[in-house]
Amino acid sequence: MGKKRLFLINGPNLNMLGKREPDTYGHETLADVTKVVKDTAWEHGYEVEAFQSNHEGDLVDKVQMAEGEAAGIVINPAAYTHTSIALRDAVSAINPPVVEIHISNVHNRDSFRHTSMLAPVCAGQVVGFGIDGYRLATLGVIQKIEREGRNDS
Ligand code: CA2
Repeated sequence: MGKKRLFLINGPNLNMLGKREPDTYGHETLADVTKVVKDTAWEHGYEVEAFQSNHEGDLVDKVQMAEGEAAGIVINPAAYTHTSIALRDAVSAINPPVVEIHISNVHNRDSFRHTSMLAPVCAGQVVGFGIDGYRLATLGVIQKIEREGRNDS
């Protein structure tokens, strides 16, 4: 039997990680983020398919694909966190658990970042630990999968 799969989904502008705004988002790149998630997942017997898009509909398509293709999702929806009912509906419509992660502490930033459209339909949320948060989110989604017995992908 092959390894179980996780999706790592990153939203708009996260392709610029490490290249701009290091005071807010650090010096590490999206490739570093992907490595953190892959290494963490691998330790627990999971493989990872990483996806980044700047386009809301492409992110919705990827969330929908998780049904049947992934046991769980780690997602940083970036600015769509605060606006996207479409992404929330996609998360709500699938069975695999979804963990939301934010690099920065959104709660000590602009008030419009304090609300997440997705959080109420996610299994959990990690904020404010820099890219180490992706390790925590990966461990969290794996725990949800294994506790709930959703490991058929
Ligand atoms: O803290 C996070 O992870 C965020 O999801 C990042 C989003 C922001 O809109 C959310 O409120 C919180 C922004 C991602 C933009 O990433 C950049 C990275 C480097 C340079 C510029 C933008």
